Amino acid sequence: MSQIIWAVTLALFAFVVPARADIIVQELEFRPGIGERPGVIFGRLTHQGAVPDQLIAVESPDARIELHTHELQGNVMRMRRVTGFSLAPGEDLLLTSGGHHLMVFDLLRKQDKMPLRLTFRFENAPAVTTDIAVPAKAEAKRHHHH
Ligand SMILES: [Cu+2]
Repeated sequence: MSQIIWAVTLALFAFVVPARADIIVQELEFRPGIGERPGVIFGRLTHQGAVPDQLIAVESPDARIELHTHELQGNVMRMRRVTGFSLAPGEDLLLTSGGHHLMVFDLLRKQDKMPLRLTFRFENAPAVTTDIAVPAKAEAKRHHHH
């Protein structure tokens, strides 16, 4: 009898695990910084899994990415680096101006024409890799240096 229960438990576990993989990264928008200033990335992460998760890092071969949030210090809104953003099942995490966002440092200028490759790493869900376009406006600004 206990073997049957164990088999059923394993079957349920096998069914539940793939459901944890459902984090969709969408609506990404990269705004490069002016001159040597860091750029910023906004977007939306939709968590369709059943268990709470956390975005713990965003990596790129082309830049150093930090997770930032805004918080009120006295009367002043300031940016602060954080180690993760919580992802609740069935909810969207918004990366937005004045809220949570990604900060882009040390962008490799050699690769102006290339999209920026990002890998989102989560506590539970598998990593998501996606490319984000470098806007044409950034190209235009850089042409002033010629
Ligand atoms: Cu920031």
